[in-house]
Amino acid sequence: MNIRSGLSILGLAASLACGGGGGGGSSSYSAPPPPPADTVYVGGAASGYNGTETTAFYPLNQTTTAGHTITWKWSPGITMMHNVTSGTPAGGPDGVFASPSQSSGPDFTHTFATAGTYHYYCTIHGSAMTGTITVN
Ligand SMILES: [Cu+2]
Repeated sequence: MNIRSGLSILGLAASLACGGGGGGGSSSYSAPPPPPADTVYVGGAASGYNGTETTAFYPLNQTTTAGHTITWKWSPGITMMHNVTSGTPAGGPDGVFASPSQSSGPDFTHTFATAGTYHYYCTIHGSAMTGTITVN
């Protein structure tokens, strides 16, 4: 009886693990490790800062504390230009911060003094490349 319960719990865990994969189809895929605190990766993002080109920020939402500085790091090996611009693709830049468009470093930083949710995007890739910073 105890063994049967254990097995069905294992089965449930396995099906949950498979359900979250995003349809990649590869059983060997594993999510990249999260970036360090207060860091967002630009461009190689979804594949884990390993030089594989993607139009994404990683993580899509980074959480920090008021007074902290967020550092955006351009993933090594990418060739597409990206920027980090506060605002939304629909509303346009809101003037809080904006990086240059570049395909590699230097890092871009912004210090968030006030709690809130800050939307940003890449003006080159628009709605395909957005992110948020949640400041607590
Ligand atoms: Cu971009």
